[in-house]
Amino acid sequence: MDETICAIATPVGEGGIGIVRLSGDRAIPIASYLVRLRSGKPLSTAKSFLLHYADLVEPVGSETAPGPASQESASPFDESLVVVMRAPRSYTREDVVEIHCHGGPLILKRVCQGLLRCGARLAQPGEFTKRAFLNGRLDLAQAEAVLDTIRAKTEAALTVAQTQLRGSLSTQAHALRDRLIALLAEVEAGIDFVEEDLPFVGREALASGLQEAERLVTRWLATAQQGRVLREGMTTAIIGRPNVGKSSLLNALVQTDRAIVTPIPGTTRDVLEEYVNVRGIPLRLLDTAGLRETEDPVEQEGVRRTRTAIDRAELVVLVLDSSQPPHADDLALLDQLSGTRGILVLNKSDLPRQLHELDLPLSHPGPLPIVSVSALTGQGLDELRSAIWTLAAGSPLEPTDMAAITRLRHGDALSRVRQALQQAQESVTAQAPQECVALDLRQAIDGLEELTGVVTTDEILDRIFSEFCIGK
Ligand SMILES: Nc1nc2c(ncn2[C@@H]2O[C@H](COP(=O)(O)OP(=O)(O)OP(=O)(O)O)[C@@H](O)[C@H]2O)c(=O)[nH]1
Ligand SMILES: [Mg+2]
Repeated sequence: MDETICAIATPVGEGGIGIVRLSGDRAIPIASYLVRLRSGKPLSTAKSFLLHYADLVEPVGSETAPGPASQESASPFDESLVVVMRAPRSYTREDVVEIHCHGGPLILKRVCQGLLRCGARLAQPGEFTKRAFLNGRLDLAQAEAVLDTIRAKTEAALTVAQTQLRGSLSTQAHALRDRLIALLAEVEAGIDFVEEDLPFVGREALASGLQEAERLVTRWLATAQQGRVLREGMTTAIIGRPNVGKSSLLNALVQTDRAIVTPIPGTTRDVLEEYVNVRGIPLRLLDTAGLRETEDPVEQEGVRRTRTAIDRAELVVLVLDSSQPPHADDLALLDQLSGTRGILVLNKSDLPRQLHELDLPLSHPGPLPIVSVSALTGQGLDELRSAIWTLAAGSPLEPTDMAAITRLRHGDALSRVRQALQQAQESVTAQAPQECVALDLRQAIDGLEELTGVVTTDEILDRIFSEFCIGK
């Protein structure tokens, strides 16, 4: 935290402008070695939150003692707009300087190298946001939401991320924590007065308070599946025999001619990947090679890749050609579907029907959604999207006042909270000593504090921030 860090904050590649960001105690003096304000004034006097027109020059002087960019220093290598944000009113709550220059990779590199020469260090992934967290500007759930905001692939995912960034998850966790602390205070008061032989403070009130809290946590946990899918999307493999129309289905769903479609069985060899937005869920759709026994080594490799894709997929869409009677291979595939999250698609519904659901031995545990579609005409695609949506999100998206939990980490912490609350209720019912109830309550409170990062470990922090890009 003592060091001043810098990084290119804009994406790699060419852009109209590019931004280099600098944060830390020495951000302003370090930037002054490169930034020569057109006003002729030193950067240290520049007003915060205003864009200042400046030339960028190579730092002069020795490696160890560079001098501030002055009128005498070398000719500029770019012009720029520079903004100074003084602590604590900045993203990191430290002094921050952002240098906006032309967005060419060479120029950005030159600015960065100059800053490094003058004493800055290259930021690690997520280090700006990590500092924002460590300096108390964001809590952990909000820091995670920063990443989710950047990564969001659908409007729905963005909405969830933005709500979390505004602190909804944290507010909810804090509110619950406050309630539990109030309960704990009552229990502890009971412990203190036990010698005076006062009755246990409202055993029933306590039990109902705990139950209510548990119900809330359970409802909250129920948002996990939806939250996770919105954030991470879902890998979905389209599989089936050759020529049933898998590639046609992918094309229909992504609405482009992404995959090659021909009447020749065995067209697709490599696994093709495309993102598609299904009612707000980012679906990573995989088109695969048709599964069959084959002598062709290229197709064999394709089949092998299909099997890997099936293993990795979270949702499998099995396509059958409904204009043909069921094939032994179809039935074998259907068999394999058992135990996975799957949808059965009867394609080519525009042709006379030869395959009927009743002909299929549907041994799938739980109802296997069956959808009739025509990849050619588009008939049935909406039903297919609905089926995918229902399977992916778990339940229809209901307007809810709850902030969805989006990460495994949140789910883990909340599960522990729920467990502790259940334990506490059992203790109350069993008339266990109040110390036991207090202990359980404290555990539940710990779990909630983990969620927002009031208590955390370096390991957790490293894991969270290493997911970020450099410059954020
Ligand atoms: N009538 C009709 N033809 C379709 C439909 N879907 C696909 N086809 C045709 O079926 C043939 C095979 O389609 P593909 O999408 O290449 O099938 P595939 O399952 O990807 O085949 P492989 O890549 O060889 O495994 C093509 O001639 C398509 O035009 C449909 O809904 N109706
Ligand atoms: Mg294909």
